[in-house]
Amino acid sequence: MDAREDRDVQQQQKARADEWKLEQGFAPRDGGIGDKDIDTFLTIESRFPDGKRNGIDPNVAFAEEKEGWKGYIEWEKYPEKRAQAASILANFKFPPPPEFQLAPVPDTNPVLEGIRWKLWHKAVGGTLTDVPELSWKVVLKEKHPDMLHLLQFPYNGESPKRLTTAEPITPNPLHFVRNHGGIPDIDPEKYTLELDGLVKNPQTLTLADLKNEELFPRQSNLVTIQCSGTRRIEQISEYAGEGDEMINAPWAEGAIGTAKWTGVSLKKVIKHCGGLVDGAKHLEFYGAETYFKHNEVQNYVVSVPWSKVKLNEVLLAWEMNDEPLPKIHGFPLRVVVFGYIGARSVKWLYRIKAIQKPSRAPVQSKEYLYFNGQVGKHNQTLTQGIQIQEMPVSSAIMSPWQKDVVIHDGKITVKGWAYSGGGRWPERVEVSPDGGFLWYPVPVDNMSKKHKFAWRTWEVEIPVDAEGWTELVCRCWDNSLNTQPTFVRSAWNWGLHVTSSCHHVKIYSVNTSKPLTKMRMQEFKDKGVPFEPLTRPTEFATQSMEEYENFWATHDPRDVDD
Ligand SMILES: Nc1nc2c(c(=O)[nH]1)N[C@H]1C(S)=C(S)[C@@H](COP(=O)(O)O)O[C@H]1N2
Ligand SMILES: [Mo]
Repeated sequence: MDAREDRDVQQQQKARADEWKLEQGFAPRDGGIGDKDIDTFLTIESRFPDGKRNGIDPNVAFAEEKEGWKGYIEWEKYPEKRAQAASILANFKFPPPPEFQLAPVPDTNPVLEGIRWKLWHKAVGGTLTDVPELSWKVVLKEKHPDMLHLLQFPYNGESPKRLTTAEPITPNPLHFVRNHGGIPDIDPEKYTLELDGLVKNPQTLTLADLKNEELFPRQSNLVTIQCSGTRRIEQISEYAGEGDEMINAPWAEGAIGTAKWTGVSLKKVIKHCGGLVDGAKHLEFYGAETYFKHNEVQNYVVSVPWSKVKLNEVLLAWEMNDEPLPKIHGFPLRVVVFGYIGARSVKWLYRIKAIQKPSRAPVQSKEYLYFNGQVGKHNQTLTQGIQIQEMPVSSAIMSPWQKDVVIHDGKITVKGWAYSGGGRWPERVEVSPDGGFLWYPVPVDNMSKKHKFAWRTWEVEIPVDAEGWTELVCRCWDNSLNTQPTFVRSAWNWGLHVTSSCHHVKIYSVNTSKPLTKMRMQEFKDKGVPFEPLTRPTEFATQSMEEYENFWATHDPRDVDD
């Protein structure tokens, strides 16, 4: 066989039905196991018919930690209990996280189910057994019926675009949710907060203590919480990145929300404990749910520096927009860290420990790291990543949408949000009608009120000269004159965090300020023919044959002889 024939044979062997789509990048490349293909998983019942696992009775070993704390197991204080759970998990082969980066994102709602996490809870058992079902019930009860459920369990959801910026303060049912585990159900009467570690006088406080205004002054702040995954879908559409144990959900522009939070400043609570022992520099927050990583069970733990707490910028909150904190947002008590990445605002808070160094817990030290663009699966070390704390300036266009056909008379109304972390605020928002060459500022009167720690929603009418495809782009300048990188590629990173680049929205512009366009649109109307879909050939001509002949009669022909 000569080389040519050999190649033909090889090509035939690897030909597959979707070869063309594969070459064009439209088909999944080894999309891997889907969320629903779990035939490799051995059911818990068949493996452990007596309900016990490795001789361990989960209803005893993993019972509710405290009466009235459904779904809470204390792992951090009991390494032996953690070892028991790890030994049980080692018996099972769990399905991998679903592939949705190199394969199409499913068009279902919930988009992803989270079978792996559901099974982890079932495998450990005890008080965790029914947490996935109970958590979903909380979602259906507390969230708006139109939420986009990106991940059913652990629940991750964002509001639809038309509702995200409808009001400058996000109504509670529309505030996005990012969970790493189930939703614990804690009886407020039985609730206590433990303060220990390097505080001078360790204390255990009840909710009544915290609400006692003789002990602690009450504080309310309007604060935007932004997940570092906001607008992640733009990074995913460029290049695939980290597929962590906890799915990096395919967020659009809605993983951000603004609420009036009420509670007490953590600084005052630390003062109540006599302050910190010398050398204490960080406060570690413990969330009550169970967090799984690499077959290990833990609680959700992160930390913030004492210097941040000292500014009264860390709130322990029990109210959200003048309503009791919803269960899904951390009832009965959560942390709200102003201007930081959402991950530090711990929900279902049960313990605060003063420590010397930033927390070594995985969420703090192994996740939410921001890498250089050339660092990836093969060469990433944890210490190369910047631990994300203050969020950078960012913004998004919420209307029109990507690939919308916009019929206008030379001006288009654009709406969106803008936010900057670290106590900086949006000072100016600019919108470009032509991919980022001309920039029109949003009039200050068209931006919502300025706050130190909250976003601003905005609306602007800008001139658009384009016919056909163009790109609307927005960017924000904060009060320190920081602005945004131009393209997703400029700040793409392996962890797919912090998509702070300018937001580009492709629209098809039909500009009726141009006489010919206006006439043509009238024709569509008169004939009752819909303009969309754009790609469908039009049944009536743009020019009559008479007009065509008239043109050639008065102009040079197509080809000249001399
Ligand atoms: N206990 C606990 N706290 C948590 C989380 C979590 O999974 N568990 N997720 C964090 C992350 S990553 C974000 S972005 C915010 C989201 O807050 P929200 O769900 O109230 O919008 O909560 C943070 N606090
Ligand atoms: Mo987050």
